[in-house]
Amino acid sequence: MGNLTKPEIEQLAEHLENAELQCMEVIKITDDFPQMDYEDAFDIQWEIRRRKVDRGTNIVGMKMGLTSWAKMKQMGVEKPCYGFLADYFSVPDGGEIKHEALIHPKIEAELAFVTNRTLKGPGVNIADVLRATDFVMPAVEVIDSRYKDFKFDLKSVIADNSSSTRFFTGGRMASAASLDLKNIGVVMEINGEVVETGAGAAVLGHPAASVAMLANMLGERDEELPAGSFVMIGAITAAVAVNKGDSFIVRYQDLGTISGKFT
Ligand code: OOG
Ligand code: MG
Repeated sequence: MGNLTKPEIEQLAEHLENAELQCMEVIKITDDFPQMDYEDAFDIQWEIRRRKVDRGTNIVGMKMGLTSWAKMKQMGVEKPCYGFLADYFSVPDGGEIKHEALIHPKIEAELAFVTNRTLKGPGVNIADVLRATDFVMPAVEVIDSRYKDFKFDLKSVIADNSSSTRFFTGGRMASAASLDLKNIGVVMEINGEVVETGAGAAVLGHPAASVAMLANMLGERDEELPAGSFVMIGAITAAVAVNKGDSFIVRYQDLGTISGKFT
């Protein structure tokens, strides 16, 4: 329904986007706008997206968040959310990120689906997603909530583009049919030590269910997932905070590795 006015949506979008661009933490916005509802939260996210597109930024993909129990438990939030990926978020395999350019980054082991058909909800299911999948590949997301101490509620995090900030792609691509997507194992190492392990089914029971949920959530706004979309399914394990100087490598069963460094 929406309880905020258009000027309030615009003001909050500017506030949160400035926090991102200026690497400044803020308090969760529901503290000052307790009447904010889910539609308002998504309106703010879409207004941030519009601001970036207006400035010439390309949107290169979408991400789901809070799709595994590990993440929901870690963040105290019990429903998934989505966000958009902008062109400057993308980092290649083996790349470096300047730690001081971010507030308090954490890394997440994810998988990405690249589609070759339109998916539009409602009613999109796992089979629809598998039929529309060109290939699957590894991804590592870097999240950086703009909220102080990574403390938020679901509405505040949705408005903040679901903490999106950077993502690595790499490893090897494979067809969905060639992979055992539920059993696919991931091992995350930081500075040579194993810090998290998980399997694909941690994400909503099946990685493709996350892409289906995204199409269905977008459908609620009469938006669709166009052919050629790059979609990250959400962290398979809990997110891990990284410090300046840390190197990571995530090993994916049958899909190679992704590595990177925070300098
Ligand atoms: C919200 C974003 C979560 C994921 O993969 O679960 C997310 C957050 O935890 O800050 O990207
Ligand atoms: Mg994520």
